Amino acid sequence: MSGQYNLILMGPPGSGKGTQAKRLVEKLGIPQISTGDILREAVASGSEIGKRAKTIMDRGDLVPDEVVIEIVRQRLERSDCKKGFVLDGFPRTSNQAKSLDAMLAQQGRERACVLALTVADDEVRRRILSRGEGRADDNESAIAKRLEVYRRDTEPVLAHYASAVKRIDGIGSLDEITARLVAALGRRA
Ligand code: B4P
Repeated sequence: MSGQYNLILMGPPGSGKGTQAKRLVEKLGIPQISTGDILREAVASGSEIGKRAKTIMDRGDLVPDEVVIEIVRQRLERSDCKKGFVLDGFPRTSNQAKSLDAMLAQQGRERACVLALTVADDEVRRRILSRGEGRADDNESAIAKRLEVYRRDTEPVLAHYASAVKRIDGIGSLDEITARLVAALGRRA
C-alpha cells in the first residue's frame, strides 16, 4: 500500500469498529472519523443536528444521508487527514458510499480500502448488551432494528466496493483482531 491510508472500517453494529479504529489510530498515526461519536456529541450539545438525530438514533434507524455526508465532507477537509483516515461507521448506505468516492476523487485521493469485520448476530447482541455505557440505542428492540438496517442498507455497500473489501474475522482478543487488520494492510503489527 502506498503513502495514504484511506480506510473504511465496516461491520455490523457492535462488531468492534469503534474499538479497533482507536487502535489503528495508534498504529498508523491517522485520525479516526466516527460518525456515531460525532452524532452523539451533537446530541449531547443540544445542537439542531443533534435534536434531529436523537430520536432516529435511539430507535436504531439511520440519520439522513445529507446530514452525515456533510459532517464527513467537513471533517475530511481538515489538515490532519492529509496522510489518511479511518472512517468508522461511514459509509452506511450506497448513497453515502457514492458521495465519499466523489469527495476522495475531488481531493485527488486514492480510492478507499474497506476492512470489514465479520461477527455473528448473537455475539454482537451479547457485546452491545454487556457494554454498560448506558447508550439509548443499546436495548433489544433498537439492536434488532440496527441489525435489520445493517442487512438492508449497509451490506450493499460491501458489494459497491467489491474488490477493495478485505474481510476480517472479528472474533478473538482485541490484539488478535488488530493484528489481522494491520496484516491486511500489508504491515506488521
Ligand atoms: P455507531 O456509533 O457506529 O455504533 P455501533 O455500530 O453500534 O458500534 P461499533 O461497531 O463501533 O462497536 P464498538 O467498538 O463500540 O452508530 C450508532 C448510531 O449512529 C447508528 O445506529 C445510527 O443511528 C447513527 N449513525 C452513525 N453513523 C451513521 C451514518 N453513516 N449514517 C447514518 N446514521 C449513522 O463495540 C461494541 C462492544 O463490543 C463494546 O462494548 C466493546 O468493548 C466490545 N468489543 C469490541 N471488540 C470486542 C472483542 N474482540 N471481543 C469482545 N468484545 C468486544
